Amino acid sequence: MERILVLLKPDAVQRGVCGEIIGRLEKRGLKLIAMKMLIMDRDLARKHYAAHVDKAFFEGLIDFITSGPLVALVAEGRNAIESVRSTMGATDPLHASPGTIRGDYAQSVGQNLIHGSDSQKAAEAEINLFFSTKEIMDYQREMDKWVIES
Ligand code: DAT
Ligand code: MG
Repeated sequence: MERILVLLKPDAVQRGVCGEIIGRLEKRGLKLIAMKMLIMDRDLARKHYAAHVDKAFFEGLIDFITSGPLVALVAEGRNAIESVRSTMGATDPLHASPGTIRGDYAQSVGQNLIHGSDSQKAAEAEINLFFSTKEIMDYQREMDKWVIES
């Protein structure tokens, strides 16, 4: 099964929509296998967003993501990455389809509520940044036979 690191960014915590966002991922059939609340320090933020270090918005992005508590989680499922990212919607909420998380709840590219890893390689690296092996749960979910077609 594929895994993805998801962050409910500080704006999601401040706006009280974490439950709504997690609910959407659960209802889509994704299985939660790790979750915690933390404040990212700048060192972790720089590692997490290393791919964007040369972008003009980088320092603003680091300021924002370290500005307050966020929720980090790992979701698992068949095609979890594409599944979560299509549920998130486009990076700029202005171009995110209605029905997506960003399309329904966000206005600004810099405050777009949710992060999701964009490839298996990125997911593996990002999961390792936020979670130890012990913090990732290994369990069976009975309903999966109704969600994952064999
Ligand atoms: P995504 O979060 O959809 O994977 P990304 O990886 O391209 O998008 O960018 C990471 C984050 O950086 C994004 O969620 C918000 C911020 N960002 C991206 N483009 C931006 C821009 N043009 N101006 C300000 N912030 C931007
Ligand atoms: Mg990205």
